[in-house]
Amino acid sequence: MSRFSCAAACMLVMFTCLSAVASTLPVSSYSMYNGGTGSYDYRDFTYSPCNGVCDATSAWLSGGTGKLTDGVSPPLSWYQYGWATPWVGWYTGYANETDPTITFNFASTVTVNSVTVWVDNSLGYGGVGLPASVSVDGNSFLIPPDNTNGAPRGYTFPVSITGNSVDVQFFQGAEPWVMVGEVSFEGSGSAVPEPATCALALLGLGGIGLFRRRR
Ligand SMILES: [Ca+2]
Repeated sequence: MSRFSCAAACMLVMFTCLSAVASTLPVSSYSMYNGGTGSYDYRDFTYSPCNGVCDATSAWLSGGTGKLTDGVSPPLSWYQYGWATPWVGWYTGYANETDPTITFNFASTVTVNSVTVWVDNSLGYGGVGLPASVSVDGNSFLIPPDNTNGAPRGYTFPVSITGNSVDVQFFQGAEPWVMVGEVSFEGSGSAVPEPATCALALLGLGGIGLFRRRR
């Protein structure tokens, strides 16, 4: 191995190992029961492929993505957008909308280290409040009620999950509506080596360097 190609290989391994540390994991699709409407539209109307159900209340959505993974965490509360809101809202008065579960799918096996959910509060205005808790693949995280700050906000939950899908369930709190604007996952994918593999590769490259120097 020439000096140049050895250095290039080292750089490549280092880069790959560093990029394996943590990154936002792309969601390939998610499935769930659609949200509903009230004063405005809280259904996942940007969900694609729509198959005719992205604007149908409580309809089963699968095989696509929409508002929940479009990278937009709505800075304003649900009532500040007019009819076409960037929020997905579920109401306990609609079928299949109590404590909604969303299954997020990844293109390959991933290791998830944290999940961030973006939710609205609005202090009970319009029946919208924070979820009481969020469950991530059975790991339950309580969200304390906040009766003073009505702004949307994100919560990041630490988890340790390896697989190609993750269930996130929102439990309505004191209010019948829960509004979710974005869900994101941090972790590493199986396409990049595990840290142990990186260490072995670096050791191997170090060995090559040592061998070359001794010759
Ligand atoms: Ca969004």
